[in-house]
Amino acid sequence: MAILTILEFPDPRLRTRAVPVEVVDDKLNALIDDMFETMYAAPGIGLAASQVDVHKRLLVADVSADQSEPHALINPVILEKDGVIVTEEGCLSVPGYYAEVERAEHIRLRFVGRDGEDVEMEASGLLGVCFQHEIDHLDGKLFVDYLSEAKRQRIRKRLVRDKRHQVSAAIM
Ligand code: GNR
Ligand code: NI
Repeated sequence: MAILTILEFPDPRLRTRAVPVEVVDDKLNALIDDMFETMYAAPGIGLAASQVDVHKRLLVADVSADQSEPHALINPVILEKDGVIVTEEGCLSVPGYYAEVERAEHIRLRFVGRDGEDVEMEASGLLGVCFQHEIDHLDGKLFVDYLSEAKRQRIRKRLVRDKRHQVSAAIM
């Protein structure tokens, strides 16, 4: 098991469109375990493979308070969306920033599970929002893309400035 490094906005690698997973094997399952460990340690409620620089269509999520509801979704596809929900979203790749984003309130989706099985499921509320946020990552999209250009640029500039300070602190 290992904690993986999470890419941060505006890293261009976060804009990569992930490709479908072709085989679900032990190596993929080891990556899924590392993604859960990384997500729980962060802590976060979801993590897309894109965020750890693996550009495959794979995500993990757990919105429970006690790490009791882990979900691993391979090649997820949203089949249906219903209703509107506005949530204050954050992102491990945009640390320290939160903003309201409009998403579908209910979704039905299809994916492959970690044993290679086909699954169909419905998700509502925070879990559904999380899945939509993670699937956006797989398409190279971030929650800041739903904000105005001005807000996104302000966040980008501050994160780049913070990163410079982190680098100079590290070499002192
Ligand atoms: O930890 C996270 N919290 C969160 C809150 C509201 C909507 C979406 C999320 S996902 C985020 C973790 C993350 O960045 N996943 O990509
Ligand atoms: Ni995110």
